[in-house]
This record gives sequence, C-alpha cells and structure tokens, in this order.
Amino acid sequence: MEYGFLKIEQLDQITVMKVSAPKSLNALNSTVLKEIDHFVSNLDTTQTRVLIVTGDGEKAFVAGADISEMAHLYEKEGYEFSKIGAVAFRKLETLPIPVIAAVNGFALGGGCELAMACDIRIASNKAKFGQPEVGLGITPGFSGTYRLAKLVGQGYAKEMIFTGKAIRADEALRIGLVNAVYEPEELMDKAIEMAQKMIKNAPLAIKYAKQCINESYDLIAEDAIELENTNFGKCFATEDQKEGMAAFLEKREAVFRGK
Ligand code: CO8
Repeated sequence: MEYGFLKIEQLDQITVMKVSAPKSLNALNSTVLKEIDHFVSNLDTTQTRVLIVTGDGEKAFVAGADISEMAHLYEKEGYEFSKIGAVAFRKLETLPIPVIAAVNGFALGGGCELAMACDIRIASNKAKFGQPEVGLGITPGFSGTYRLAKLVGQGYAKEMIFTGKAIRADEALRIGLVNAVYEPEELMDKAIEMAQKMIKNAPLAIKYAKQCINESYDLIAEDAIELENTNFGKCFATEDQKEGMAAFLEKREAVFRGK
C-alpha cells in the first residue's frame, strides 16, 4: 500500500518506518495513526527482523497528536481518537521482533508515546521529550500515563505529566527513557548497528524473551517466572537452539533460520 504519511525503507532485514508530515512536525492525525496501524498489522516479520521507527526531517520525531484535528472533538470522538492511537501503538509494542525508536528531534505528547511503544529508544542530542497535554486541557491519550510511569517510575512520570515540561536528551538518558544519545548525523547508523547485532541472534529466542519482558510487568512474580520457564522450554523445540549450541561446541558462528 502507498502511504501518504509514512516513508518505508528496506535495508536487508531491517525496515525503517519514517513518520512524515512535514507541515506539522510529523504530528499524528487520524490518517497517520491508521497508516501506522495498517503498516504494523501487515509487516512480514519473517522478512523484517528489526523495525526502526523515526521521524522525517531534522527537527521532529513526532511533535504530538495533531492539535488542529483534536481541537473540535467532544467526549465520544476524543475517546475514539485516543483508541485509534492506543490500538496502533499496542500492535507496535507487541510485534514479535525488536523495534528501535531513533528519536531525531521533538518527541512530544503522542510522539513521546510512539517512542515509548518501541522496545528501545536512542536519541540525537537535539531530541526533546515531554508530555505537554495538560497544558492543552487533556491527559496523555496514547498510553503515556501507563508507559512513562513504567519506564521512569511514577514520581518522575507524574512530574513530567503534571508540569508538561520538555526534557533534553541527556536528561532522558539519565532517567532511563533512552538508552543512548548520539550526534544527529550518527543516529541512524547507530540504530542500524544495534539492529544488525540483534539480527545475528536467534529470532524466536528474541521473540520469546520480548514476550516475557513485555508481559511480566503486569503479572505476579510466580506467573512471570512460569512464563519464562515456558518460553525457555519452547526454545528447545526450535532448530535454532540446536544450531546455536552446536555452533558453540564446534567453535563456529551460528546460522539461525528462525525455525
Ligand atoms: N499538532 C498540529 N500541528 C503542529 C503540532 C501538533 N502537535 N506541532 C507542531 N505543529 C505545527 C505548527 O502549528 C506549525 O504549523 P504552521 O507552520 O502552519 O504554523 C508547524 O507545525 C511548525 O511548528 P512551530 O512553528 O510551532 O515550530 P517551533 O519550532 O516554533 O516549535 C514545537 C516546535 C515546540 C514542537 C511546537 O510546535 C509545539 O509546541 N508543538 C505542539 C507540541 C504538543 O503540544 N504536543 C502534544 C500534542 S497533544 C498529544 O500529543 C496528545 C496525545 C494523545 C491524544 C489523545 C487523543 C484524544
């Protein structure tokens, strides 16, 4: 499908999804959100081993949900708009492959929420993160209250959300919202380098590990540990486990096939 607001690039087994709405600093209107949903729903994760999410241009990752579209909504439409983004972002979060956000500029409101639905965030030193919604008279609506508190703790999440302040990349690094900060021109290369390291490993093992990490937060300890035991066991039903261990014992590099 041709997208109006997404640019998709394929680099071998890495797919790059670039949000591209230049007139509004890549703001998320309902069409952009539906395109993200469609793209994620149809991504062939047997061919794509890592997805990188970024924003088009040098200034913004995504400057939030589209304020001009939201300005005229009432309660029911507000709920529905929130739901469109939340559903799309949840699909992104639960993809069976790693998703890296390469945050190249403003990641505000829905933009910060998009980055947080990715597994890992790396940022340019020009990036700024924030949840400024209360200054517009609304709450975060694409699961920001849930994911920000999960990532940085309730205290800092509440400070960011209640004050609406934007933080720089170095502060985002300090609080654990991003894993690393780079010069803007290095950012994509660093994202690709990280993706390539992941691609060398067994895809099913990554998928099972991701599921454990994602789901364990919402489970009691016994269930989280049981899920890990189950997924660990499942690995032994894969060819990749046989190959990975044989390669180690034969002192050669493993060739994983995702089977
Ligand atoms: N929505 C619509 N248009 C936007 C947005 C946005 N979020 N952000 C920027 N734009 C537009 C501007 O209106 C401007 O358009 P124009 O050229 O036609 O005037 C253009 O992009 C360039 O922006 P600026 O001139 O403002 O650029 P600056 O460099 O001066 O400032 C900022 C950059 C600081 C990023 C500034 O644009 C800004 O503050 N933007 C809004 C940030 C924001 O508040 N984001 C949160 C939005 S709310 C949200 O995301 C809620 C998510 C959950 C929704 C739940 C649904 C119910």
